[in-house]
Amino acid sequence: MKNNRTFTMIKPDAVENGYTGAILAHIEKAGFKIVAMKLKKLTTESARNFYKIHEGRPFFNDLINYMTSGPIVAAILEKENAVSDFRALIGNTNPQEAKEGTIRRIYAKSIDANAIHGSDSDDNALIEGDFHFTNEEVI
Ligand code: IDP
Ligand code: MG
Repeated sequence: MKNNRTFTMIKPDAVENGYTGAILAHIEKAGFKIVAMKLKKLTTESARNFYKIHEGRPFFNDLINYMTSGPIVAAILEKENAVSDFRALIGNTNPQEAKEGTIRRIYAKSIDANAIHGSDSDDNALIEGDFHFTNEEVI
């Protein structure tokens, strides 16, 4: 996954609130092509592994509880400058600080339940995509 692919998860709050379709439409309208996608429920073990980098931070246990509280939609997205363009599309981690029109501003209410994940680098996009998808599941 060079700089034309990124990894995303629509998080449990957004799936639970029925925003999956609207968020996918928002993503596609912004020019991203879906090249892999699945609905899944993370186990505690896989959520802890996925977010290992945050282990030890004060919000870690809450993050794991939240990310395992219901299904998520995992996807790999393709577009030029995918990682940075997608981070701009989703907005600041804290939806109250996210710009107007960003996915977090529209669909998230709080910093802990903030509707969507986006990889923060090309390297992590590759690692995170591989974490959730086999080669066969990626177009
Ligand atoms: P990001 O999702 O914008 O890249 P990160 O700093 O990588 O933000 O944090 C990962 C996730 O952990 C966030 O999306 C959010 O769900 C949660 N999180 C981050 N900071 C806080 C916090 O201060 N309180 C509660 N949850 C947080
Ligand atoms: Mg991050």
